[in-house]
Amino acid sequence: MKLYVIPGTCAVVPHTALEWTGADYELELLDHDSVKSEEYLRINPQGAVPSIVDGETVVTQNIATQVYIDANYPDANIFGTDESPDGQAQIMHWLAFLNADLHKAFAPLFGPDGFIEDESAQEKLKAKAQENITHLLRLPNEQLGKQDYLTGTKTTADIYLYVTLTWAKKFDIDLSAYKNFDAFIKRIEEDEGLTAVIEQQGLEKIGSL
Ligand SMILES: N[C@@H](CCC(=O)N[C@@H](CS)C(=O)NCC(=O)O)C(=O)O
Repeated sequence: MKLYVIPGTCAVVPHTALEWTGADYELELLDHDSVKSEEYLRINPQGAVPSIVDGETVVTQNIATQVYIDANYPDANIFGTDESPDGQAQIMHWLAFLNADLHKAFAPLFGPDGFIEDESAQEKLKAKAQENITHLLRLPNEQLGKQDYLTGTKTTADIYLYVTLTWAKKFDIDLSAYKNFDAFIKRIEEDEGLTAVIEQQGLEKIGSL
């Protein structure tokens, strides 16, 4: 199995999941140019990471890559161990929130010119995006006030939340009102799989917000 990533992106999530499986896999590090190359567009026509190529199988979209890893390595429990309907709904709830709502909310910060050309309008857009992200992050902060991990036990949803917190730090989003994230960051950065990924992708642990 080969995983394509750009360091520091949402591809940290399936990458950590693969580390948790203990399986052999190949890693290809891309950058913002090579992700748009003709060669890579044949794998992922959206020019985005993550992608998995496994023999004839090509899997794109972050959640789909996680589902593929989970289906191949069920013993790694990347979605946790609660197989009850409620347990499965909870993990999917958080992954959907993280991928479809929170991740998306960062798009105007990463590429404001993709939304609007006028530079002063871009500043307003970025301010609005920061407000939106702050509002969304109240939900995981509340959840982490009740338990150490989003669903109770450590899953890929926690890694996804961690990635978005590294982005929030990068964009200087003021999250000082949220008291549960610093302890969460310390806890998750102790994970061996995530630590290996941080090293392989040439990243640094953030320690706190
Ligand atoms: N909906 C897609 C979104 C993937 C996505 O936004 N990937 C970003 C990184 S987080 C990307 O590859 N952007 C291209 C770039 O940074 O040049 C998914 O869930 O996989």
